[in-house]
Amino acid sequence: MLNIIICGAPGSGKGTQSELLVARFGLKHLSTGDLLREEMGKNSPIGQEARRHIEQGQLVPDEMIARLLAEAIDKAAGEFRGLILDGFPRTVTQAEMLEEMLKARKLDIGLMIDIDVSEAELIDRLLKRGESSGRSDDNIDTIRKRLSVYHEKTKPVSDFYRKQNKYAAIDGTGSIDQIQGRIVKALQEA
Ligand code: B4P
Repeated sequence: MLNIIICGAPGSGKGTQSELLVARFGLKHLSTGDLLREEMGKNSPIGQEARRHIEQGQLVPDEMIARLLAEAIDKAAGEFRGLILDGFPRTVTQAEMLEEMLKARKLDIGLMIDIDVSEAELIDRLLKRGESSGRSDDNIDTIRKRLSVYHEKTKPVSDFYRKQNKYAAIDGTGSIDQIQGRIVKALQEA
């Protein structure tokens, strides 16, 4: 079973590339950003707490997002040939929690794909998305905060998987198809 993590700064194309991988390999796509937006849409207690963090460009608490993800994995049990975890783990603590979560379910990670895009291009993409997405976190102040949180808390997660030889850095600039080609090549070589 192919289980992969797709990681990168906000706007790096995680969601875009995950959808293409789902179509190609029949994987189950679990985006923690989507799970949180679903809760916010329902205005559930989790959604209300998530909104407070997301609108400040901050990450939601590790325990909260880990619980939400575990529930989503269990809900999908039996219906997937593999998982794409999009946007999780975003901290080293989450990476440690994921190890335990997967071990308990007799699953493991095959590869972490880390999509690399320059800061100027990330800001440009997110501002463009903000024109139509209606996402309250796609404005310049929140984008800058999200990028700084990414460098401080998420970038170190790469080392966690690099040490396990489960890491591939992908150039995330170019056309969506070109980037997909690079990801597929990395998966074939893993
Ligand atoms: P996410 O939903 O993961 O937000 P994101 O990082 O902005 O999305 P993504 O990076 O997938 O966007 P995409 O590249 O597809 O998370 C939202 C928030 O939820 C986080 O900030 C955090 O607060 C919270 N959260 C989520 N997970 C968490 C966790 N594990 N722990 C704690 N908190 C968590 O798309 C970007 C844009 O670029 C699109 O408009 C797309 O069309 C465009 N694009 C894509 N590829 C392109 C290309 N090659 N060229 C040009 N444009 C491209």
